[in-house]
Amino acid sequence: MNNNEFTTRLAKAEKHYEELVTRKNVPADDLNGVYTRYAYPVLTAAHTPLFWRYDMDPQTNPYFMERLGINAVLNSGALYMNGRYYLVARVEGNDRKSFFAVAESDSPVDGFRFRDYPVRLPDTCPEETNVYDMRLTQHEDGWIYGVFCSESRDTSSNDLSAAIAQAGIVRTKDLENWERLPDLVSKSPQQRNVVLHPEFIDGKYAFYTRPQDDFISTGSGGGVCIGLVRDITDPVICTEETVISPRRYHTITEVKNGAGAVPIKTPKGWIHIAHGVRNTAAGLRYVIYVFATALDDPSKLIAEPSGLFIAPHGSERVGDVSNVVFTNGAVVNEKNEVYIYYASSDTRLHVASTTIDKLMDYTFSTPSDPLRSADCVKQRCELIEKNLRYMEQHR
Ligand code: BGC
Ligand code: BMA
Repeated sequence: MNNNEFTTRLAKAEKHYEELVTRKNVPADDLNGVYTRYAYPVLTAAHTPLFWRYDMDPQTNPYFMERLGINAVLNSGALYMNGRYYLVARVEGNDRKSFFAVAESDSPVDGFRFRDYPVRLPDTCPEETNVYDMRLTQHEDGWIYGVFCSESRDTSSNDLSAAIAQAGIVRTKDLENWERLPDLVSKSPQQRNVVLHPEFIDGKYAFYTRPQDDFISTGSGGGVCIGLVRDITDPVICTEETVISPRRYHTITEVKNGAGAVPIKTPKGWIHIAHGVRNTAAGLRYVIYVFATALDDPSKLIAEPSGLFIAPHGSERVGDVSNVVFTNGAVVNEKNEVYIYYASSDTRLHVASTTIDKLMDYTFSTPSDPLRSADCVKQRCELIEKNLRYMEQHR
């Protein structure tokens, strides 16, 4: 047995792991003034503990080989609680199955370490094959809810990739013990990207939904909707699912859109950080966008800043599913700083920071999309004209 190889490789892996998780993050570009990207991903496959992947016993693993590799760490729910930052990441094994795991840190931008064990989700449905993209809602009822996508094979089809997506629901007080509730019931045959609103609306639980006709295509689904539920332990949407953020022709939401982070309550309205998808010759392109709904009526759209908020840049553009940025978690701390956790290309998790004031300014002062080139030119010319006049007077 080559014990030497084991020892050398283990020492190297441990050193690399410690360097990675203790590396300080640094702000990168903030050219748009809206938010600051950070230079290093906050979570990657290499952030998962070595003892999740390797057999640590030289007797049974003489070459110190990975036995159960991790392929990616991505789309994470996020929570800020008692001065600590928590991420419930989507972790994907080399076997393509995802699961959830809690990583935590005192800093919003670095130092995240996974707990020893991943989340052991109550296994209530034998058909459920894959789970992913948990949104964490600190609800005013006192529970922390996790709403995630539960995927099963569509056995009514001969196509082996045909699947059914539903919204699974769990709740917890400590991110350690999870109680599974029944899946959300809505009129739509499929649901993905479902988010629970943090407050009661008319005494009911409110869900942001994304009705879709089949697994990939939203079909008749008109966009991000809201629907109410009377009893969270019997979660049936009892109202019409009304569209709050519609998909539109020739915009970043043309093919589909979906709720992302739990909406952020600001003095001017609920700010939603969502995703929009369009189709291209190179496949689907996912970007992040923002909209706002009214405080007194969260089903009323009150601001729709034009176009994308975050698009995949540079190395973010490449990964398992290239040309994708996706978010399902953002937090606000007591300093009113906002941290948006977004994954790139279904491979790694990044963070961008802004403040409530800046986010409001972006949301409510960015003009909305006039939807036609000619009108977009008019809109831009108005800005140019205003600027040239101002610059002439003030320079
Ligand atoms: C994948 C998700 C993806 C979805 C739709 C699922 O099987 O795990 O990452 O969003 O398919 O493409
Ligand atoms: C989706 C999401 C994500 C993923 C994205 C791009 O539909 O639910 O899991 O990031 O596709 O593959």
